[in-house]
Amino acid sequence: MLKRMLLGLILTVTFLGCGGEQNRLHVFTWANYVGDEIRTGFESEFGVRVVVDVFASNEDLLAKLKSGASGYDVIMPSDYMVAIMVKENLLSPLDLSKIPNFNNISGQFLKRDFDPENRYSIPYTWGTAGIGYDSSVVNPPPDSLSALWDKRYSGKFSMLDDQRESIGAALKLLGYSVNSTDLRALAEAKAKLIEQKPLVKQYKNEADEILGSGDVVMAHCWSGDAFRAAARRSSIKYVIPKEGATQFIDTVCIPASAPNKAAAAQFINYLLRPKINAKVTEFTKYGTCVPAAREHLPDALRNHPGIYPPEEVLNKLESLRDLGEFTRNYDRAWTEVKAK
Ligand code: SPD
Repeated sequence: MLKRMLLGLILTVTFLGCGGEQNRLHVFTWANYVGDEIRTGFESEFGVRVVVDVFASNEDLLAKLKSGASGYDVIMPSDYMVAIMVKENLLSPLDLSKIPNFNNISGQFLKRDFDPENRYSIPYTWGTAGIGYDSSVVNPPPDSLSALWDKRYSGKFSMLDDQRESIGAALKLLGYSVNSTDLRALAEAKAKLIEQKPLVKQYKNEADEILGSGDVVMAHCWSGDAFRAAARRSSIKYVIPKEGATQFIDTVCIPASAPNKAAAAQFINYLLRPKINAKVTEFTKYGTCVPAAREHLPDALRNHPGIYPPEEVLNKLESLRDLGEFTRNYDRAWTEVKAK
């Protein structure tokens, strides 16, 4: 242990001092997704400086990568976006011999339709998109997506600034699939979001920040972000609406253009160590894909019913899928909602 720490210190002084690109790892991820403990732990053990930048949505990440020369070594797209990026040749195939901790991942998160052989992606965390709310204000507790159209909360709640998630919520409320490729269903969902718009205080993905600060009393948000807000303000609760919700797997990938693929693989392997992966859950409050990480978690997180919902709730969840050419209809609908 002492030897490893000394080696880490020597590497840190040597490599961080040199400051060359070889000794830097550029991570592009969601807000509040890679904690400082993870970043500095990797830096001191491997002598590679980790620079973390954040994006707000999968579509923003895609646009950045497509614009070329991003300089990122590690990115964290969600499930359906992996499929899109593979088609666009934006990802580098993974060399699993450099990621032996791949074996720590539970089979239930592998070989999914968005990357059937896990050639390009490693699962990072998983979660859901539901409703976070301040139970001291929002009463009775919401159990339906219709709460997000309730005039009593006008100007007091936020929606995800995410085209697939927000259109998905409207589609679900109307009884459609979040992956609908029916133009009429999409038009209805768009009209529903336009009807809702005057009530919405803010479109924002970092709901942990605005729910936790009390800026909004209710938010269409991702589960972990609601639980992060609850750690700050104990009256915050989270519910999966009765109509159902989306479930996502966020992944770790190496862009085709990554300057430092070797350090990227090292970082991914590091994230998959059970103890480190448990720290990811502690920080993000999303579900782990590494079963052995759960034994390193405090009881409250190990069996948290919101992070690991029961079977009857899981059965109501739907994953977002790549919709191919039809995606442009979602792009257009979302632009129209935002422009109103
Ligand atoms: N603060 C971290 C948020 C991570 C959200 N993942 C988004 C999944 C989108 N389908």
